[in-house]
Amino acid sequence: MSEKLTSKTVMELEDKYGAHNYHPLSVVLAEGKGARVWDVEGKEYFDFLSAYSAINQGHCHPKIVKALTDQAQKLTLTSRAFYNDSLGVYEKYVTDYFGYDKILPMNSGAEGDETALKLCRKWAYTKKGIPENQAKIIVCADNFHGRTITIISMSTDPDARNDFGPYTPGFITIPYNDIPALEKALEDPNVAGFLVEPIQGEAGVMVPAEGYLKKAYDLCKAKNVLFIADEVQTGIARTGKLLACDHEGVRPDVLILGKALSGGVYPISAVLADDEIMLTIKPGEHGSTFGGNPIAARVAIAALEVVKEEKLAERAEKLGKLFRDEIKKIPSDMIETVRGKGLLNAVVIRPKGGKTAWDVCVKMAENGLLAKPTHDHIIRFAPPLVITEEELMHALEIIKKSILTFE
Ligand code: IF1
Repeated sequence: MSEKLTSKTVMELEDKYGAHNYHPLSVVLAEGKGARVWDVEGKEYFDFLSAYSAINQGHCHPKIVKALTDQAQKLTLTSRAFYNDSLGVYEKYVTDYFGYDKILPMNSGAEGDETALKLCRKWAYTKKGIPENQAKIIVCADNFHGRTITIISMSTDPDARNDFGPYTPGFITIPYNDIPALEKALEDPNVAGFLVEPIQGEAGVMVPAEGYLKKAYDLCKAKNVLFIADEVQTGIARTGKLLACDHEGVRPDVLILGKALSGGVYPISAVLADDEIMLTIKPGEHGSTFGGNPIAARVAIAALEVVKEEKLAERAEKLGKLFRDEIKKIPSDMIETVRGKGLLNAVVIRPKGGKTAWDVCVKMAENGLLAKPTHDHIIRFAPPLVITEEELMHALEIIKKSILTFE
């Protein structure tokens, strides 16, 4: 396997030997640095997907990679059957950082969400006094929380759900960004939690009305219901604040983090909560072989340090405004609207002459910028937060040039 692989051979290998659960753009990446990636033929691209916001700190951030390789040579995994000399250090660091009593470390975002759901149910029975097996959790239509059976049971997306039943019961679905619907759902005394994305990512970067999160939080408080925020995609500086909930001064009762918690070098997720909630789960009642392993602990500390040291939230806030302003200046009626917060943005594409968001993405890739369409007509633009203003302006030129080829 020493000969250099071409894009074509790699794509054929994936097609032949891999499950067909994705439909990637025809680009085979081999290297990354900061906001840029290179394919196996050496062509350079701006990465405007950032591995779905896992790469907020940029590709191969030297400090995070060093934390990974240093720890990998010392101790990689002990299981939680024993203590390791990194986990406690990380637990103190991360709880101070986000202001919670406790963390429960997991690996993927989906596991973080699953953990939060279990925690909410446990709290419902042992603290709130909901009768056995009656707890309900309110979720929003068009949510995306991952791929497990329980999580897809909460989904309203046919692709995510269909033919994967039977589904896990115990969820009430209400429309997103709908306070009266939440108020009504909260009338059920068996409701234990409200799980929400502060901005719905997969749904197409749906930003709720200003004040929605705060009102929702206050309504939950009044009914002794846990406000559970899935910040797997929106958290860690992506939207211009450390957490998207910070825009409204909301402190979730249960906070779920993933993706950029590792800077994209390792699968790391976390659930944060205070003692009253977190200590309802007792030894043996939940866990994971890899959760909280020494590499994850060291990598997450480094990834969070980078966010502060490089002022990534401030950068996202400033560059996000610039991005939206510049997109609005592009003279094309294919651009229906641009929306987002910080560097989590979406452009809604009005198809023209049979050309759709997919065609725009193919054209942008040709011109050296990678982004992916969602729901046919929406393109998500989420570059690494370390992108410089100069790089962003260059990227905007590519976006503009690509869209204008269809005029
Ligand atoms: C895929 C989207 C992004 C998430 C939120 C939990 C998870 C995710 C808010 C689960 C994961 C991913 C996974 C990826 C596509 C992707 C995605 F397009 F589907 F919506 F990011 F924009 N909560 N999001 O967004 O985290 O278990 O994957 O670590 O293809 O499933 P995970």
